[in-house]
Amino acid sequence: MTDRIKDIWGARTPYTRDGQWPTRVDYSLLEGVEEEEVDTWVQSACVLCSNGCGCDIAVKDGAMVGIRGRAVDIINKGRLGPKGLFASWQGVNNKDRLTTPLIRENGRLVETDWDTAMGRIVERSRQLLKDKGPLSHGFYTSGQLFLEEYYALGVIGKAGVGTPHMDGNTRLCTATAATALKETFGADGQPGAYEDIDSCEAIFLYGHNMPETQTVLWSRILDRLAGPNPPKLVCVDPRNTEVARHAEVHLAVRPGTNLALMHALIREVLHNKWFDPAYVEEHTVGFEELMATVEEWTPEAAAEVCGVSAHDIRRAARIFGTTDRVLSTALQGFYQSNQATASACQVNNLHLLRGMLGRPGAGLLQMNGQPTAQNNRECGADGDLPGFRNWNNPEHINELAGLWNVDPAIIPHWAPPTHAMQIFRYAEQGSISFLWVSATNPAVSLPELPRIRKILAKPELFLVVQDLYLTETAEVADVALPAAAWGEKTGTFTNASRVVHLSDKAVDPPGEARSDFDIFLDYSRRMGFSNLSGQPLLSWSGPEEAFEAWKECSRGRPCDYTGLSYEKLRGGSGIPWPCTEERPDGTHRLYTDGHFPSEPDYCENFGHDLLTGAEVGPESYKAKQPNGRAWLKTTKFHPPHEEPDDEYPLLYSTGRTAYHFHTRTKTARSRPLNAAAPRMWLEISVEDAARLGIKEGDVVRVSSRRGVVEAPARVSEIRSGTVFAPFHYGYWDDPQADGNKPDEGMFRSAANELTLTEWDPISKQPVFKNAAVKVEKIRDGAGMAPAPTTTASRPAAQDSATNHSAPEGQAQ
Ligand SMILES: Nc1nc2c(c(=O)[nH]1)N[C@H]1C(S)=C(S)[C@@H](COP(=O)(O)OP(=O)(O)OC[C@H]3O[C@@H](n4cnc5c(=O)[nH]c(N)nc54)[C@H](O)[C@@H]3O)O[C@H]1N2
Ligand SMILES: Nc1nc2c(c(=O)[nH]1)N[C@H]1C(S)=C(S)[C@@H](COP(=O)(O)OP(=O)(O)OC[C@H]3O[C@@H](n4cnc5c(=O)[nH]c(N)nc54)[C@H](O)[C@@H]3O)O[C@H]1N2
Ligand code: SF4
Ligand SMILES: [Mo]
Repeated sequence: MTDRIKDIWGARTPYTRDGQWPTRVDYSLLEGVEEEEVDTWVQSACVLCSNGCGCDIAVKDGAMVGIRGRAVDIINKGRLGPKGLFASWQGVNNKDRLTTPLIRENGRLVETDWDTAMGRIVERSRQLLKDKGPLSHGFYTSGQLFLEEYYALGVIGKAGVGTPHMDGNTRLCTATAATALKETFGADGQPGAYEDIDSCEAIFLYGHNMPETQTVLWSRILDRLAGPNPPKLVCVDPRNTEVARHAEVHLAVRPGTNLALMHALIREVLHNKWFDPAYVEEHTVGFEELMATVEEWTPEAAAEVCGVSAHDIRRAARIFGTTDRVLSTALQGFYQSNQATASACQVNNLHLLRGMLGRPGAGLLQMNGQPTAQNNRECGADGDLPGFRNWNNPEHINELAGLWNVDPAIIPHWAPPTHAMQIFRYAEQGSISFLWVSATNPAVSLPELPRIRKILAKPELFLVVQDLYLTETAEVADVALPAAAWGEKTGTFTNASRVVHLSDKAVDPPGEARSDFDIFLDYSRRMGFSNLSGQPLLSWSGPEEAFEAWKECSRGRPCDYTGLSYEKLRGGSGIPWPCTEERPDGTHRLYTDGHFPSEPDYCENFGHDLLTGAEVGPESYKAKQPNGRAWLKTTKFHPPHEEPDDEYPLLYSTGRTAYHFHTRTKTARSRPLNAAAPRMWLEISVEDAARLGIKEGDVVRVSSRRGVVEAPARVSEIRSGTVFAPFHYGYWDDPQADGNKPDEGMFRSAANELTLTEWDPISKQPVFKNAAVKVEKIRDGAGMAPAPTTTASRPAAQDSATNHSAPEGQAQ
């Protein structure tokens, strides 16, 4: 195999339109271990992004020693990317795993046993429930646990504690995907499938740096591009990503202006009569309003706001409007930017206008990011109810109460569930005094870190953190619980293409670490949560029983799992839901018949006004008689709230590199990955660097109204006026940082020092991709910045200065 750090996507296996994507089996093994020395290969799927590549874990002498892609799996046909190859097993094998529970004594975390740690949690939880009631409790979980774990936590929170304050980092990640699907179609559920790459004639990537963030999916596109009849690509991203480099049209929009661009694309499709009036008439509601809202957005008007050329907008619209089979994908450049839900809904609307859904190649992927984000949305450990049920529909609440044999009154449904940013606000104000954080690291990943650090460190807040490692968040916990990792526990999860995989336990967890599933069940037992018959609320003996219970909860809902079982998921490929007795092989594409889950008694919510976020009530929803039609919803464009000014003249955006996963707890513990991107850097355009006297590698200070970051500059092909920061670099491995002695001066590398406390009014997803900053050089550098040279972050080519800059007069 080639060096898969440099060669991120591996060798090409070209194929033609409507052909089969060839297999190519990738693997990596511990140095010195040969394939035939492996004792067993244990079936799993990778948990380092939402792609969900099928894999087998190599086990030797009771330890994980490598990984191999599964050739039979429809998702990856054997391939794995750099994170799957190197961080999956290396990232959890480390010596510094948490192996015993820790409790805070005299200001320091000390080792203890499970009885003592759980005893403390239960004592505080009981006391608070008695004194302050369920609203004193908040649960903040992840997009990285297993389905069974979310379902357990969902039932505990909703029917044991009875708190509406439950959410996940999925709020930071895929809330807008879920919300846009609910607003348009009536319920969550990915309409398209990865197979659409095989058949499409064009692919639009909206704010999605797929080559770095779903490397194996990008390999599939590269293989189409290398074969006969390649698809045309259109890229909407302010940076010169690999997508942009392969694109027919690159719209390097000014961050925060996506909706203006989308309005212009829709207007072009309408004015050129590229839409399908019969489909629109039969299957949608809201056409007139959509038409009226986009009317002012000529390509010229959008070009001015977005800082791209009107000609390119027309070219992109023509590709969408005149191609029979287009696949669209959207991700964080849309979801974490200004007017996130409204922008994502316009992507849905483009497909509805052309009736471009439910056929091979005519696909829509409102992407996920994390490997199991989909399951949190399904199982209700976040701000959703299990089975995509509607909190505002009393019948749905009764169904859940029946399934769990509890009084419907305990299930919070008097208002929308509390979103993550509001949970932290309540912790700040003090109404939440018990916060349980599992499998997420908010001390690095939430916006405006100076504020978040203060909240987490509040003495009145009882903080439980459940993780593999002593993260920046775990360091300030009152109780830290050691969790078993991927490969050390069994469970299922579902990728962005709705494909469900089983991950079997391969090895024992280190020390006394326990699975999140066991920890949640233990809490429930110790709290004595029970049902109406006086039996324990959760009496499952293991994850498989939880899966069986979940199947019943999903019955008849869009995410119907009733045709799946652990048995069926073993041996072959993952299977896409809905999977039922009638559809035993699962369902690749939704909405093939143009019928959508929008009936008032079935839908997941009644939607919102896309400008203000005001809820649409059941009565006005019913009055519009959707009858299985989809909603063409939109709203007016408005600019981001924090625009550049004289003091903070540049736009600030953040995101990822191919070599690290989030706060690096796994990837930094893999030597080859860490070496590829060892430290923080900041990307700045050729023009801005020249103006500010900054050379490649010089150390710069970037400041916003909230904080400061300092790092070497990478002079890259980003659009001028925009600065980009990877958000991976917190403080756990920074020798200068000591989490127990917070000193404002040392917090200088996390991108979120600068981001702002603001969220999309509909999805409540934080705005990580728009803020105003200033940049100053603080000292000369010693050569190249410690940034990758392979991807969107590569140094600018000598002649590139004019290629990706904004038109004259729109430098910001
Ligand atoms: N290597 C790696 N892969 C990952 C992850 C990881 O941490 N590392 N995380 C996983 C997760 S949880 C997620 S959510 C996904 C995220 O995957 P992506 O969304 O692909 O990743 P990001 O880098 O956050 O953002 C994508 C692009 O948005 C662009 N952008 C910034 N502002 C704007 C804007 O206003 N408009 C537009 N149109 N574009 C803008 C950025 O230049 C960037 O290239 O990746 C998943 N895969
Ligand atoms: N500025 C900026 N900020 C961002 C983003 C951005 O683009 N820009 N992206 C946002 C997005 S999309 C996301 S998804 C978030 C990610 O943000 P986080 O969720 O905070 O990031 P991770 O580093 O993935 O944290 C997961 C934690 O769970 C632990 N863990 C892993 N597996 C298990 C397990 O099985 N059990 C338990 N108990 N723990 C486990 C890991 O060690 C790690 O500490 O960041 C968000 N923040
Ligand atoms: S593409 Fe995602 S799921 Fe597949 S190997 Fe890479 S990180 Fe893992
Ligand atoms: Mo994410």
